[in-house]
Amino acid sequence: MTGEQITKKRWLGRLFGGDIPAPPPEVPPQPDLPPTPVPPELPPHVQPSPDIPVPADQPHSPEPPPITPQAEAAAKAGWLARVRHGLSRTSSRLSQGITELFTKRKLDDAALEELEELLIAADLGVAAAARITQRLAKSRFDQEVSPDEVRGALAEEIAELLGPIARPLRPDPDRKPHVVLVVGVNGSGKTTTIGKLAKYFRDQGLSVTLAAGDTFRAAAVEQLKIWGERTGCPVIARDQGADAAGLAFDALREAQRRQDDLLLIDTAGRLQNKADLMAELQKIIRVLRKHDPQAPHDVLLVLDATVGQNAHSQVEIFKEMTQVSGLVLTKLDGTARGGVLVALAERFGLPVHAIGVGEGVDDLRPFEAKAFARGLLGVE
Ligand SMILES: Nc1nc2c(ncn2[C@@H]2O[C@H](COP(=O)(O)OP(=O)(O)O)[C@@H](O)[C@H]2O)c(=O)[nH]1
Ligand SMILES: [Mg+2]
Repeated sequence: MTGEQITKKRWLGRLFGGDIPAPPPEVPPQPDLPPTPVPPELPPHVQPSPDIPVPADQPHSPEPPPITPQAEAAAKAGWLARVRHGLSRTSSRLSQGITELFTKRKLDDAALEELEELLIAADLGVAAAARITQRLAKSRFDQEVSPDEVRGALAEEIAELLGPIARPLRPDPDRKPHVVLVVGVNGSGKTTTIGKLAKYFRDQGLSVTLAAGDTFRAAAVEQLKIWGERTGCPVIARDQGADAAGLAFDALREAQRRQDDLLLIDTAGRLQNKADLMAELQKIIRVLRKHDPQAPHDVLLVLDATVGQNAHSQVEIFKEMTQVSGLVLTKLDGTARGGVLVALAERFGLPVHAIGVGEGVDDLRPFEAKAFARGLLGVE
């Protein structure tokens, strides 16, 4: 075996538990990663979905990071650069794998198979990995390809696959307010995402009200109030333990009275008790509809990308509870598993509105397929 082959085998061995002792991973293991119980390609009826293990309440920092001059400066750095930086853990892993696979190599069956495995290991999912490699084979089969060419071609294929689901959140100007219910498990980034969205839409001149519907924890209410102050948006809140549906009702009435453009409603995410959570979310929706039969106009599911494949089960569960209309993927900066977004797109076809690539107020922007795909592959 050549040195190069050994390196490759070791790398694949590390991913697939092969027989060559693996060197320590470059990325330190995430302490709070939940188990990955279900591969995404199982049909829904095989999913052990309802009671999948989910992280217990993750530590929360009630203080959102301040909007510092550095944050303002970083905002100017351009979205593409930020996405690339945020996705660097994912892209360095993928990119390294591609370099090892395609140095002086033809795109033959064996190479395609290894590439497919690499994409699966990067959480792109079996279906998307197969589709992408097949398309690549169509244009370049049996040709000698360089790692850069493969990265570029993959970025194009992925951008094409993601194009139809890249749909920014667009508040309907005829609705006063356009109501967005934000759901997801604890710690996924709901409250932070609401703060970032509030800033984004305020900057566009929209009037935005926030509703602190996670009444379960006092810290959650405080956290949203701080985001409200920082972004200049009123926050409708009640004491800890108050009825979330009652609060949502008040918030909608208040936002209607003010003729606001947008109402963002935070919710609790205690998936440990799925029945209670479902009842609570459904009650919120029922009560909102008393005021506005079409509300909520969007149900945004916030997913933490660091949970990798577990995100699939979360989509299943929340789709069962509410009519999820779109996704936001957060913490893409803290994981090497950014490929999960591609797998989710392939499997559910739900619009992805935005991605979170940091804790700062400007670390959330409309999702753009091409920028994301290039960031994922580390292509300039
Ligand atoms: N690195 C990073 N951290 C994030 C991102 N979004 C949220 N967080 C952090 O994740 C933690 C949980 O977020 P939070 O909004 O409280 O989650 P919630 O329980 O769903 O409301 C907080 O410490 C956030 O600052 C992101 O895009 N990147
Ligand atoms: Mg929260």
